[in-house]
Amino acid sequence: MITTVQTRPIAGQKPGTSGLRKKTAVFMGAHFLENFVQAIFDVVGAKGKTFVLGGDGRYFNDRAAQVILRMAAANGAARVIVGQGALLSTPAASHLIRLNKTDGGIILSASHNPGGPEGDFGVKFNMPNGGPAPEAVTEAMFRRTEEITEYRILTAQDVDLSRIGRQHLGEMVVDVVDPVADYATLMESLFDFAAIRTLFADGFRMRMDSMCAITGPYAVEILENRLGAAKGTVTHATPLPDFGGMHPDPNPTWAHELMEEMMGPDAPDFGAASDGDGDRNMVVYARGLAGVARSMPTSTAADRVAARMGIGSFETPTGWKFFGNLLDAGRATLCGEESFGTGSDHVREKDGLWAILLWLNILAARRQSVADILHDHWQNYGRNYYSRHDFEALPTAQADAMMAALRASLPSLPGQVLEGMTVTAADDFAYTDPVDGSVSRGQGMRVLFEDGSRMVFRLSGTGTEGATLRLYLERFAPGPEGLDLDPQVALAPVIRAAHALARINGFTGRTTPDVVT
Ligand code: VG1
Ligand code: CO
Repeated sequence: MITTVQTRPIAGQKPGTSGLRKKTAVFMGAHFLENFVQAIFDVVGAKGKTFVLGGDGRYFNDRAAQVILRMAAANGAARVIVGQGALLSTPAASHLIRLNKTDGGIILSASHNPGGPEGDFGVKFNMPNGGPAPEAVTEAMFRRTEEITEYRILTAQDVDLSRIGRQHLGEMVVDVVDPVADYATLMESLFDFAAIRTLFADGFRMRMDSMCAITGPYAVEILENRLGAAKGTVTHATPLPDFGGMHPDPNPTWAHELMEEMMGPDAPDFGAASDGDGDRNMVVYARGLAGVARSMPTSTAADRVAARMGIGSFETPTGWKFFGNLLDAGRATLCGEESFGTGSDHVREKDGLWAILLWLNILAARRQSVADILHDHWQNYGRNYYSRHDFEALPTAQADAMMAALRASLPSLPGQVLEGMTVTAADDFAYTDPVDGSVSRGQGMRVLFEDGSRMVFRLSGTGTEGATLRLYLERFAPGPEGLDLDPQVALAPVIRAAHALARINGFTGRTTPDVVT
């Protein structure tokens, strides 16, 4: 039986950098999840369509999936492909959307945000190309949440998502699939598994810390079972509803257990970690690279390589949705963000395990250490010292006032000398998509210096508590001198200039960041 439930708009259902993210308790509140899901179906249409569904296994993932299935059935969807246990990493969901030529997918994840009843939850919609919905679509969903008056849901028992195979929910087909198998096969088609197997057989040791989030099952199957890495290579390999209290953001602060092991006496040859939903984290491309793209705050090192290789390079706003058109149009092959997210045109999401396999493949082909490869790069191109400083949970009003004051000062900056460095340009970054011409404004303020140094100020679009200031810092050392400094030391003048310019302490009372990556 299909029930039409009367509801009313609920404030705050505005998707950010990567879907709609809120405290778990907010998502579990009366009608909240249902309103947003109905808004998705109202915008993209559900009748006769096929969708993919899965999430990163966090608290409420399983129950939210059952609600979405009942709503998909009530809205007339023909078929939903669900990962067993309602699990799917974000890149695996992107792949299933493309592989099965579906009409899109719903991914349940708040990625790096902690999980649990006191943590965060998130829902995002990916398009038929496998990539995150562009701003025009998420805006339409948001507008729909502001006018919604009813949603449709089937009255039915839970679907058994522990059992692989076909079931029915009302008229709708539910196909429960192995969340790992198709993705692992895709990776086998992209990388030289034989070479990587030989690398491990020759004694190469690695550590993969899945941080109790979604990549555990994927990493065990691919690294240990298919590539022959030692059993136990993958730690914290079982996804837990609260991520075992871990904070699955792959940076030195949160992946500290891995960092300690890598700096310790018995360090393995290679260490890796992934984030909550597995999207961060060579085939030296036989067919070559069409181009590369990076988000604006990301280090400009890749631009230097692209220029020398004579391939295109693109600078987009933060968030993977901005890479989709470039990938679809064949103008970019590799994309990356400073938040440890990289990927290629094999799916339409960033992909943590792909990035790890890419590195393993490079190491197997070059038979050099990561450190040697980095030093080679610095010798050839100079070194882009880079760091991000996060100031978390700032009162929103203080953060907004600081950003407004900074915005007002931008026109007066060119020509000024800060810490001995001359400002050449300062702007509030706006992006015109080179494929469809759409314009996105207000994507972060950047101040560029004559010597190639940069600072970028942005407020996070994934946080759920107050505002998070992300301060991105970059300084270029052309080499061959000064290539081996500690990044925070090398960046000290840029850091001082940023604090003075934005008056961070004056507006927020903060002098030191909460997280340094
Ligand atoms: C952060 C990162 C951004 C990333 C986004 C989603 O956004 O900075 O690079 O694309 O998270 O990643 P923000 O707006 O908080 O700076 V994930 O792995 O959470 O889907
Ligand atoms: Co993620």
